[in-house]
Amino acid sequence: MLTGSDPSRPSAGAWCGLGDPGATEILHSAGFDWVCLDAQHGAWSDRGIVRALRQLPPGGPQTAVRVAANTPAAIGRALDAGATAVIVPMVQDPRAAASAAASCRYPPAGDRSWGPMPALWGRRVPTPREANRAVGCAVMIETPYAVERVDRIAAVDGVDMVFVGPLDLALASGVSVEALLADTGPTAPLRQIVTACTARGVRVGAFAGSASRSAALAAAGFHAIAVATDSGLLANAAARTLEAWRGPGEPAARQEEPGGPGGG
Ligand code: 3PY
Ligand code: MG
Repeated sequence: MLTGSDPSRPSAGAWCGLGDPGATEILHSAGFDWVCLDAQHGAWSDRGIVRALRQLPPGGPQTAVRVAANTPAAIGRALDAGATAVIVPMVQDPRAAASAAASCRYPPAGDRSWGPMPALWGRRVPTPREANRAVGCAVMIETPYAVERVDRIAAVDGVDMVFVGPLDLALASGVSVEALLADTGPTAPLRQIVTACTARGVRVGAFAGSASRSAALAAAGFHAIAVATDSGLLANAAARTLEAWRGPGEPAARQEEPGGPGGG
């Protein structure tokens, strides 16, 4: 899941938190390998997700939804609306990972309930077997507790990807995001995660939100990286355009990277 056209480099995703179907459509056609609608921290309503997924042309980049919580309802609604993959936050142990995987698949593979929506806008609905084969389930590792269990989480049947949330992982570890990304030692959390997943043949992805963080994650061996956010792209483009118009020297607000929590 969340693959790219060039297997020699990580796939590049756009992380959409504005809750705006138009902005998502622009990024969907901009050349990213996949887009993710962030329904945990982004400004998406259920209706907004349906609108966004409905208006995206089929056959383009893969569309994932980061659901608000690891519940059958949240996961089922995202898939019913037409997402091809879900990213499930704060998965702490193998049991939670198994629950997420089961919520993604119809019986007998899982316990997803039938009610897909694309037929409402004239699209063909896959059979349960086709849907089970096509869906991608990524579970997020965002705490040291989950890192300790990553080997068993990656071994869960139906987990297609382990996806790291560096902002939460840094917060829960008591370090800065930059320190987390710069740690390349033998016991570094990111190394442990990549090693465990690679040994199991499970793909590993992460949120970055900027080119420099993406480079650190690529060097650590991640396969899929959310390299930019819709709000960050807009803010940066606005700052660059104003700088070009007014000339250098006039400070422009620049949102280079999604901030981790401040100190204190
Ligand atoms: C994290 O880095 O914790 C995330 O969930 C990215 O949004
Ligand atoms: Mg997080």
